[in-house]
Amino acid sequence: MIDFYTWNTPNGRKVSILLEELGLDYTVKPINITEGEQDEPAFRAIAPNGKIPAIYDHETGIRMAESGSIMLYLAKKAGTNLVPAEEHSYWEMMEWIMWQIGGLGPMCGQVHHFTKFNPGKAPYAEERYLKEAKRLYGVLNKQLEGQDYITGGYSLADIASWPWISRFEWQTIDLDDYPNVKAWYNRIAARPAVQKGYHVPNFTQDIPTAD
Ligand SMILES: N[C@@H](CCC(=O)N[C@@H](CS)C(=O)NCC(=O)O)C(=O)O
Repeated sequence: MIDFYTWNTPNGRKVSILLEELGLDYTVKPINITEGEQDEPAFRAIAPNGKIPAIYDHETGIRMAESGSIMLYLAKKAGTNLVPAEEHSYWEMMEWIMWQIGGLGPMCGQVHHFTKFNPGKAPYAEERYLKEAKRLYGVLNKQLEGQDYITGGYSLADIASWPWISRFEWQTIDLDDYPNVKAWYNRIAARPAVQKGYHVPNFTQDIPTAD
């Protein structure tokens, strides 16, 4: 059994969606990051950096934070075709996971902070991060040209990026400007595991629709 420490955020949803896709048993341990529960010593013992998501695997005694490493750990544990066996595809998937962790996530996170929650306070930051987020949407749109998923077949790379794109409304992004991203977003939103994993640990809202 896996203890899964999380909250209703894109980084948390990357792991909840994957857990659902893999069909692994897990116990949800909500960490309300708006109430400071990430600073409690018991959680810090699992996640030294004090951020969700994190896991504790009772079977192996392994504790782990950082969404990317958790995803790779869970995929290896379950054995899955969400990680391509073929070497070129494997490393392409890794490249796009790192792209999400180092680019899409942090940049969109700053857009949420400045544009959604603190508009008008820091025009330079708003412009800088929204411009970069739009550039990244453009990169993703180009990558998805002629294929259904980021590296061809549905993989961890898609699961890593999708929850960030699902905040397109917060980011003031019009998905019609990125038609390949829009089609990909809707394709993944239709998956039962995504519909279930999105609402972990709590229901906050329906998955945003892009018609
Ligand atoms: N690099 C980390 C980032 C995790 C992260 O930023 N988590 C946020 C929620 S999405 C958090 O726990 N924030 C609470 C805080 O910063 O105090 C990962 O990929 O797991």
